[in-house]
Amino acid sequence: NSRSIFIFFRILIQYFLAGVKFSYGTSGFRAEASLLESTVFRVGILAALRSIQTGSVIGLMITASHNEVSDNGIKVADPSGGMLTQQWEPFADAFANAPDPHFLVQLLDDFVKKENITLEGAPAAKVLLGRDTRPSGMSLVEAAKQGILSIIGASATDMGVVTTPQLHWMVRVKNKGIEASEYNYFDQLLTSFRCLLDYIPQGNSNNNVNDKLIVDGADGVGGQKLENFKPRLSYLTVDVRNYGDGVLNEGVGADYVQKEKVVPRGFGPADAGIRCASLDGDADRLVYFSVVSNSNKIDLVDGDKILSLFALFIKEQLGFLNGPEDGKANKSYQASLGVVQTAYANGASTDYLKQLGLEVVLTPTGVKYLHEKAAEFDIGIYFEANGHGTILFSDNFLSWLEIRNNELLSTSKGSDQHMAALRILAVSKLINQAVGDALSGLLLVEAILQHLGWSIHKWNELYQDLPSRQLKVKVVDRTAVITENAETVVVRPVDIQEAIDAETAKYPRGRCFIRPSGTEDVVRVYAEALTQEAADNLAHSVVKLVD
Ligand code: NG1
Ligand code: ZN
Repeated sequence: NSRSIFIFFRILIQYFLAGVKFSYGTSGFRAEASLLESTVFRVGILAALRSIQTGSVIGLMITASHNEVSDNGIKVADPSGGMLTQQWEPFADAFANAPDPHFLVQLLDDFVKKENITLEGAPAAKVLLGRDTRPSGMSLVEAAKQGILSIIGASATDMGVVTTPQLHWMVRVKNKGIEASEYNYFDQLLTSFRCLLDYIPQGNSNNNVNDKLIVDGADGVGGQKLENFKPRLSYLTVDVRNYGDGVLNEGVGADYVQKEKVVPRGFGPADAGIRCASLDGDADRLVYFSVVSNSNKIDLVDGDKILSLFALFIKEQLGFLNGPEDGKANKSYQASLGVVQTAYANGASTDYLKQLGLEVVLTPTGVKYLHEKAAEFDIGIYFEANGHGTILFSDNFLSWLEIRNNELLSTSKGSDQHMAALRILAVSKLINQAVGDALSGLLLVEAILQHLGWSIHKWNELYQDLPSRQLKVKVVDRTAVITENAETVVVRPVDIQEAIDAETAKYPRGRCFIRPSGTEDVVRVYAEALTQEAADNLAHSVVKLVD
């Protein structure tokens, strides 16, 4: 048809495939930036089609997150602000890898028919574009625009340099018909953060909290945004470091800090004891740490501990909200509260959460799986150990809570119940409902620490992490490894699980699993045990089984 021909010519003239095999995976398409132009162009077409099919705004984010600065990537945000529906991933893969324009147009025609996407008379596609600070971002945004605009009538709105969660938030909010600028984003963060501080019970906000926070911005977009936003954060003294002068992600950022467990560039012994946080390159991951005296080592407070802090706070507030069990007819809505982790969650965190009486569910690695699971609860809290996570609230629960809050306002204004309702509502506005967001997560951590009157050390003592070791093994074909039960059991190659079990049984509190990476050509090995030496030995012996 005529549109296909239009697309055909553009691709023929401007773009050819770089000869790399792309897989959409858990983080969109990622590669060395110079190889991505054609892919990004194609994803532009895909986003426009998704927009037509859903009649909603779709987002495209150009970022390679914590990867090195020479890499880049592209991810699609669905109308809810979440990741692209998994149903479209096979098409995304095939489309990105189509060897020639003819095949590409054929794929497109077949897919449009299969998905019943009517191009004639459909509302025009609308796509929001964003990019991180990578120098390659600008030309890739242009290539994406070309792809979008090759669908007649489509519009592409460039939001410029934004964090990944900002772009996802904008897509979500725009689709609710609300204004969605960066100013609105920060306004919402600020208002709900201030509410949480205002609702701190008298006497709780004590001096245990060192009110200074130092943030490592990974020399990326998150650091820049925070540095600009900082003057409005009157309740908090923030010292932002690495907000753009150095090389993105080089010796800095949440990924580096979490994996290497050493101070990032720009931090040193003088910072010992102070509360520090680290963002990743596109600000969708957050970890905290404190510098160990006289060393470059750190005490890491990872995603599991952020999750635990959030869970503790929410559970406490739900307790207040439900009120004392006095036998009277309870007006409370029995909100389901669930916690979602992956096999990488430290075993001590899972034990702690279960001790709190919480339902803990494991999913495979990858935000899309955790997010989907968390959405099944009225309040679903998910985090990967690496610091990506958020809290999701169901629409049902939020509507009930709004009504309940109004009732309490007239019957028992200022009561524990009323304050709990206000706090939970504020959390639901502060924490990003679309995707994990380091900036909003950071403000929630800060508000909760102040609420509890806790230092980072007190927080870190919630439980003691079990020593762990992560290794990777380069393999010819990682797809040969097939796992089940949220990646905790290998079903193929056969017999390997039995061998892993035999090794693990040698170590008290031993736990070990292997899985194929979704983003690299490796098989990852994770081991946990009572001592670091034991965890290391277990991991190395299992590496030998895989090799
Ligand atoms: P893979 O390569 O599938 O292990 C990594 C991270 C994930 C997630 C994705 C997406 C680990 C062990 N894995 O996935 O948690 O963040 O990248 O970026 O950290
Ligand atoms: Zn990221």
